[in-house]
Amino acid sequence: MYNNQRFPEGFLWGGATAANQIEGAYEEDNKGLSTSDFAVFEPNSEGKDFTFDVNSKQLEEYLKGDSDKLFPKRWGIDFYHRYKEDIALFAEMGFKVFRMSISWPRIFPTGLEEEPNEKGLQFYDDIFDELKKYNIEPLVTISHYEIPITLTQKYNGWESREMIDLYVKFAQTLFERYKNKVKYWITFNEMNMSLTSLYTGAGILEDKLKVSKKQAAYQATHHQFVASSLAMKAGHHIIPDAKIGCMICRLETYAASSKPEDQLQALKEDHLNLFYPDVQVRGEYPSYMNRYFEENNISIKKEPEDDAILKNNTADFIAFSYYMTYIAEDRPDSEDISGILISQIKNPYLKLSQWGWPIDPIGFRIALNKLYDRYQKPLFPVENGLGAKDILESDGTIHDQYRIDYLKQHIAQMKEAIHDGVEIIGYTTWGPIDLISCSKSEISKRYGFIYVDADDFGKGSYDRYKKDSFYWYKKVIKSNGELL
Ligand code: BGP
Repeated sequence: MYNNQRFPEGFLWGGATAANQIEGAYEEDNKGLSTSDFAVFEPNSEGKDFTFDVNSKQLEEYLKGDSDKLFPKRWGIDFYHRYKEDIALFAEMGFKVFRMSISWPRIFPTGLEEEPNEKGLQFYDDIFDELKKYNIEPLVTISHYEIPITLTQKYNGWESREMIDLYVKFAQTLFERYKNKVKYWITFNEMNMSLTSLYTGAGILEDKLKVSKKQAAYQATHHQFVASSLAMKAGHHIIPDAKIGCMICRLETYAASSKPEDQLQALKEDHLNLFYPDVQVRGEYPSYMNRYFEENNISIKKEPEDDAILKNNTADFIAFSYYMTYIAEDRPDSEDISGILISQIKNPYLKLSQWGWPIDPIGFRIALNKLYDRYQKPLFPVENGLGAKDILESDGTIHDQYRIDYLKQHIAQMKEAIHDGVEIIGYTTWGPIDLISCSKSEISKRYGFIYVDADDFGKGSYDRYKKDSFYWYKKVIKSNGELL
């Protein structure tokens, strides 16, 4: 009988994080330095979309250690030492799943070692055991915006094909070690974001390139596709019931008008976003990219075995982040829109967040429907949320009704999508506890249900406080999405 008017039983409600944005302890227990350890916080950088880009001169200076810059991802929110308290709070909200990533240089400090760092492996064992106590399922991103900095220095990151074997060794080590503890995996966070920042997405120093930025981004992506497929192969072999997904930052795109040229532009931009799951779910490069590559002077170097690797090892589910929608318009510079973070054309029907991100809950329903129509595979929205400035009152409360409103509207649209027939595994809000922003390396862009008492300069008690949204999300989970 047709009955998709409710969230399915066993729906995985929870929250999502990344190692480099929460852990801190950047040099503890033999951890090597990571690309994210060099992401700088620039005070008063309002208006700049992305500050997480590093060039070779800056890196050299930062490595010498005498820079007066601030690197907040080095201290995060001290999750490394406070994870028990944090997981207990997630459990209190009733989390069924916790999305986290594993810091590559914690396991292989330079990426080049033969043997993994036992202390790093033990740390994640402890986290999984803690989650297990509360029956919270871990969802692990193998690579979330960081690689050992040594691999940037030696290979210029994913520009080099050498990265594939190193990544597969890392992934295999994780599958072997955690085969009895982790069932849900994502190979790479938001693979399409290398187009926005080569350093963030692929550990590449742009000024070292001898080719165009786009050429480098797509070649790096090809290496990541092959690495991802090989990891899926190993993961399914080592953990037969594993569910291993791919992930994009979904840029749901509307045409600026009904003008056919604008509609065509929206189609083209949609292709550039869907290219990633097209390869990872269908197992081959889509034909529309041939023309795009030709017109942009991009040529992908493949090895003879690559096509079969991609074909034979595809994703079990499609994970994606959803924050906002974009507008496509036919204009001379429009082909470059794929490489920016926020749509340059404003949508007059939408309000903006304090960081200028358009808020569009209906766009979420559209995204879910479009992805499901195209792939007929289970979906997992693994990031969604509102970055906002919060006020900690003197009595320790935080009244974040704006965050409740945002999430309420998005969850309501997800429920509509389920009614539309879309298959959804679960939903993890971004940053269930305040963390360091990816793009701005600041903590004042807060996403959490849990407030962390710290400022952008790393000062504060780091004590945790429950926001109003904490109690609200708890109710949502308890009612399986019925009480919003
Ligand atoms: C995604 C990333 C996350 C995250 C989030 C919010 O692109 O996967 O790591 O941080 O966006 O972005 P920001 O932190 O810049 O607000």
